[in-house]
Amino acid sequence: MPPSTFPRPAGHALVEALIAQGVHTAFGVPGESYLAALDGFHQHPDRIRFIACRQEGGAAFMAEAQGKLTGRPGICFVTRGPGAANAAIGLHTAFQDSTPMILFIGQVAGDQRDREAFQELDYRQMFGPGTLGMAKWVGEVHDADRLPEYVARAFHTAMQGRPGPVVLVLPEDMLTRPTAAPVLPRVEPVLAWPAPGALREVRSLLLAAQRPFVIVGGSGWDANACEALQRFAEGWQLPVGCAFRFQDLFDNRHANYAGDVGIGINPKLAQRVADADLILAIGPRLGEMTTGGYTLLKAPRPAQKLIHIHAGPEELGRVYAADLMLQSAMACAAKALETLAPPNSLPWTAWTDSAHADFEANHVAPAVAPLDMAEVVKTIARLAPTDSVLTNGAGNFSGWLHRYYRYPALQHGGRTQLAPTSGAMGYGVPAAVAAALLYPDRTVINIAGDGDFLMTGQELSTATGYGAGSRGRGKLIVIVVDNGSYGTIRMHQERDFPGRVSGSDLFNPDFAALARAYGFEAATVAETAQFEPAFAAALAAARPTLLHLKLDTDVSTTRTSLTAIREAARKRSAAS
Ligand SMILES: Cc1ncc(C[n+]2csc(CCOP(=O)(O)OP(=O)(O)O)c2C)c(N)n1
Ligand SMILES: [Mg+2]
Repeated sequence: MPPSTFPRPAGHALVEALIAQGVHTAFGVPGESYLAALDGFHQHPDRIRFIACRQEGGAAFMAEAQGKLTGRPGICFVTRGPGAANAAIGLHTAFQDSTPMILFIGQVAGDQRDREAFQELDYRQMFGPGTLGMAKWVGEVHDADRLPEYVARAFHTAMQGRPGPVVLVLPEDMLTRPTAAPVLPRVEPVLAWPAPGALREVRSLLLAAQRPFVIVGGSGWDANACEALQRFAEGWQLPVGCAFRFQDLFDNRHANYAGDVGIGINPKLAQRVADADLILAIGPRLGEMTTGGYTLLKAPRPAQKLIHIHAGPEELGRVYAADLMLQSAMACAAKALETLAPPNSLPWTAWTDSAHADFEANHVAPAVAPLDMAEVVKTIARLAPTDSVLTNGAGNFSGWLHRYYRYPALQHGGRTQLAPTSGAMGYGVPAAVAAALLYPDRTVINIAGDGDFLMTGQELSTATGYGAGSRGRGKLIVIVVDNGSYGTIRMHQERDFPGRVSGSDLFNPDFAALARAYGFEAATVAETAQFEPAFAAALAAARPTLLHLKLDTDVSTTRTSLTAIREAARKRSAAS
């Protein structure tokens, strides 16, 4: 697009700027506060589309998923206070997950500011910024001529260092003002390479280790970096675990793969992390979920030696006093690590082999009747195309996916796991819709809990409205695991207050009928044997499909039941 110099409303200049950044899809819920920007979308129907969602939480989750999938900021537009308040969950997820994202918020006109005008809010107060905030930066554009500068900064800030969300506030009178401001070129993030001296220290620490263990995670990875990481792991014969909900950074079928270091961790893997004498953490934040509540790696000084590589300097030394800290973008760190020459023989090859053997053994579990969720996920893994995108929100149902699905390493098609490290319920449906819209030829499968699903399930209508899962070779499949319960909370209740069920029952609609009302195909599955034909039909269907799985409430996690949890809790209290 040639740089514009003729005056046009700033709202149009904003959409031109997004097109110049390579944005072809924006998500949002419209508002009267940004009509001039909406009109900008109308100017370029062949270059950019505005996906109108049913609730801002869904729109913000879709933008977050777009950021995860593409590595460039996902774009969301919402209106003033009510829209911004609804969108907060997506912003928080982008912050915790280190996902590049830009939330544009319509704002009251400049001459009404600070009067608590209709729906007015102070977004700088509301969203941070800070290291515990919801945004890396909150900017408010008052001068239409400076809009391109703000947009460029928003893209840089969202992608550089530790990626994350940015908020740009757009006063309504600014958006209608004419400006001849030029369109700035596409922003490429500036990426930090690890210092050569620090790399030599990595090598020395590796050479001194007997039982090293790699934990890979965080954002900023691309296919080349994942390949380089694999070559590094192969050269040094290192066991590799993936941090919580970053399971697609290392090929789960690779002989060096040890499993996911997250919620419901394989106990043998937890023991291995504890037994390691060197942890090489490449990219993860080392948050509560990856460190087993700061116990696998004891905060602030772990028992193991620790090398922590992260893109954001504010993350290094935040919790852990690591032996070595390197600031580097993941795209650079992996390529630098693979240049480290391994010695001729390594003392830990048996340790690495047994790490993978433990991972394989963790795939075997006793059968559960009448519906075996392990078999359900294994069937998905067997039948779904390898580049399928799997999405989920929060709840115990996700445990089967984490344990039994085998993610390939991130490839040129992008990420295959879209799951909130923020633990936000409701993420999976919008993330799946966004993925299906962005990649019409890739199959997208959402696994949702019954609680999780209905937080954002109305976005099924966004899917059918915009043709997600029906415009290419890819399918869109939503699998609702209906146990009639906020099961995770029930599990905690049975553990801490056995038999005292409070506020955790769910009263559900007929999910298959609901899905049909949205234009989905649908089927109900109550027994293991019914799943494979239903899933195969979904993979062959012309329209998106919802599968309603009926799971006994007592089936609590991949490892235990509510009955067993309750009995153990009663025994504990009787003994004390
Ligand atoms: C937005 C949001 N609200 C509340 C919670 C707390 N929470 C975590 S899991 C869970 C229950 C999830 O229920 P469901 O989706 O049915 O999954 P299940 O645990 O039954 O498999 C709740 C309420 C959360 N993580 N996110
Ligand atoms: Mg449930």
